[in-house]
Amino acid sequence: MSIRQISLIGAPTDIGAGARGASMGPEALRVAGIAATLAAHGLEVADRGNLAGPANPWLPPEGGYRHLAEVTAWNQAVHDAMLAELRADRLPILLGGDHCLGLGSISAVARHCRERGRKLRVLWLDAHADFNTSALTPSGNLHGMPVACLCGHGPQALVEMSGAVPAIDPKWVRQIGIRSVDPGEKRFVHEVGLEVFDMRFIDEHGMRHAMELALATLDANTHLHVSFDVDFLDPDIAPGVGTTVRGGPTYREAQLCMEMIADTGRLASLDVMELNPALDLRNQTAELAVDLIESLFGKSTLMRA
Ligand code: B3U
Ligand code: MN
Ligand code: MN
Repeated sequence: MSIRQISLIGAPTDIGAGARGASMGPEALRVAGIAATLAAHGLEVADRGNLAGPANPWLPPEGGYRHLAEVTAWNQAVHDAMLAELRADRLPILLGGDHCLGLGSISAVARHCRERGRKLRVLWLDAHADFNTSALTPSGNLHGMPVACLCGHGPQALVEMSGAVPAIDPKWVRQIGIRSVDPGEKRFVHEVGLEVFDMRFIDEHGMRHAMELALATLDANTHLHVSFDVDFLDPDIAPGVGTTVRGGPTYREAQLCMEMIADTGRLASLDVMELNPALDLRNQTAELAVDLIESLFGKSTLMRA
């Protein structure tokens, strides 16, 4: 049975990003009606408000990382807040905020799964693999590194946040929609054997087949975490993100992706990341994100009602 108690956690920061503005993401999602939309589906929704953390000093990278101390502080706050909701048997939705916070969020999920003896599957919906390290990154921006950190490759404070190193096994991850990977990052993704359903795969085999494979082998003991970077979507429909990459999933493909996740009944935690209202048009990207989240929580057409 799916979890019906939802907690919204805002993390208003762009501390790991290359563009300012994702700090306004949580409020844009609220303005787009995320709480009321989920409540209309019979879910109990509690908005926990926003977490607090250090300001963005907007400095150049040091030792291969930009704002590492601030990124660590924000991620610790995210970790603690997510873990409290998970332990209360609620389904936390992290309202980002840039995607460096996926590290804190999934570290909490990994810790919780260890405590409960559950299997973890992470679906990473993104244009990017977010698998850089300080040696590979072209930017030093930590929003390009959370998956590598979770798999044990990164600065100690981040790598250790879940209480075990690595926090997750690369085999637990499925990436969908990938179409922008840096050269060194690409080699590293292959080296660790990340399972990636990139846009080439989706073009050739369709979203349906990609999702069938990505969702295979889930069982009744699986905690399914979805980390939704809004730049996963094609920029024609979702311009409100800091790093747009052409050629992403269409509205229909994204809907099918969300519906197939909903059909599993295993969704137990969610991140909604990288929404950048400073780059959006009349909040359309936030409204689209809420529309897709509605599908993720089981809005379905009459045919399947
Ligand atoms: N791979 C590049 C760009 C990037 C990654 N994630 C986002 N952008 N959002 C980097 O800087 O690591
Ligand atoms: Mn990302
Ligand atoms: Mn991305």
